[in-house]
Amino acid sequence: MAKKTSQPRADIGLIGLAVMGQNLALNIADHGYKISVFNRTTSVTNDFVANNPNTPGGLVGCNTLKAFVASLKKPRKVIILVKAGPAVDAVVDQLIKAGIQKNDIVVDAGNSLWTDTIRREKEYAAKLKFFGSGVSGGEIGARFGPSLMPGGDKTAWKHLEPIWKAISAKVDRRTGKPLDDYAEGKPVKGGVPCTAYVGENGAGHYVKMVHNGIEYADMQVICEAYQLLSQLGGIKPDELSKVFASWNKGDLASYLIEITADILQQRDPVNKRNFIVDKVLDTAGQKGTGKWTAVNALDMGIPANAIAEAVFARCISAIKDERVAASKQLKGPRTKKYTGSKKKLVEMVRDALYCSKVCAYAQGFQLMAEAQKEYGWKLNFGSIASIWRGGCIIRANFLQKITEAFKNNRKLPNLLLDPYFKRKVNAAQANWRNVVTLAANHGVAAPVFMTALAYYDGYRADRLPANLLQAQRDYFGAHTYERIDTPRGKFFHIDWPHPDRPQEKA
Ligand code: 2AM
Repeated sequence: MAKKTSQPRADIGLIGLAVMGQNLALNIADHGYKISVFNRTTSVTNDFVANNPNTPGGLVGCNTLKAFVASLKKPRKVIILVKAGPAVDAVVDQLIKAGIQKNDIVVDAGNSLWTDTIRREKEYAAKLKFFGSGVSGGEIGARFGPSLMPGGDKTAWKHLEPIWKAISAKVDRRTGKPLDDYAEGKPVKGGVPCTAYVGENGAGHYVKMVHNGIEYADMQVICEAYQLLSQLGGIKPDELSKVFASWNKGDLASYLIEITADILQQRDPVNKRNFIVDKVLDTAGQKGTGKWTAVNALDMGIPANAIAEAVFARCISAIKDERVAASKQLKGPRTKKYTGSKKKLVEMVRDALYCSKVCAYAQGFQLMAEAQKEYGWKLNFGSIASIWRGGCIIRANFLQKITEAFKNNRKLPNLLLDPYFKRKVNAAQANWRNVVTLAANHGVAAPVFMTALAYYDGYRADRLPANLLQAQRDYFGAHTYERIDTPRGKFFHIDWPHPDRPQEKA
């Protein structure tokens, strides 16, 4: 007869009680799940449990990993939320020593590199089920409803699914718009959860990485719009805040536009006469997921230039001292001020932002399409777009349109070719081109607007100058070329005649 335990066991456990871990644990407990928690530094665990005495599901603080493992219902489910990298392996090894078993599920919910997740799943397969889940939405998302991108063993997913669905953000079934996760301190019931099984092994972390790459571009295009409108249009932050607030009512409605409108109207706490945005130093930090996306794009040969350029935009911002020195030496064009209608400028910049954003998203989906070939995943792009509709940093009405685009055509080769986006970009492209011209003529850097336009024009070009490029390659390196009038795969080489080049004798 099975021995009765005095304490009901916990439904799930979480290791790593930094802010994300604490908030995710509270979110899980709010939904009625009993959750065991452990942190390397014991005092953090004890304080966390003491400070949160009345959660609906209940928190079980554990001071040893042995007690933690013993407190969990089988198959055990453990979420790890520690710093990505060696700490994840260290914690998994400690869990194995503490008694985790083959059928137990260990979920890495940190921002791990997807190839690490693939490696770990294989490495630990004999000892436990290693699972990777992307989590987006920052601290607030973790607490009140994140977007969750789970990837790994499908049988493991079945055990996680009810909890993932309960704690994720929710969107309206009809409109796809985020629902308020909480009302009167309690989670709201109903709505479509912003989580769905993404694919095998590293797929969840891969999709999370691409989400972050897109996020880099999305933030950068907003910054370029701000720069052009303030520098060329001379529009002050409070007025600009109203511009963004009005954009937030249309096609561009999104969390990032909304917070931008809010940021722009905020005063400097040190001196209320100033706007805080004017006092923030213009050097951007980064944690690396955007860079991973760009590196992966280069590795796979996918032209994700809008995403990569957004990473470089942060890099150039970071060399502030060099820029300040260069600004005193390098001349730009004479024309500095825009003299046309401000209203028209706002409209044109809005369109440039919109089109550049479509390109960045198109590139993100191109990356996922290529990666799934490489790793044998079967990604559902409509579903991925749908789980980004709420909870995460890039949440936006726009994602409902992307969801629909891939629902209408699961094999859509590029988002730009979807009838809705094709029509929208076509209608906005004249303004986009004008903005790029204005930026160039006035000497304002608008890197993602510009590179996205180059992507659009490159993608729609039936002939690019790679004919000349390939001829150059053949000229100096005998790399061969294909001809336009012979079948593909037939390669030619010429001993390019040149006066300085000794010709081979026949
Ligand atoms: P700590 O409070 O003991 O530092 C974010 O850094 C979280 O990950 C923290 O909860 C931290 O625990 C935990 N963490 C970082 N490295 C770890 C490791 N090697 N083993 C266990 N936990 C770790």
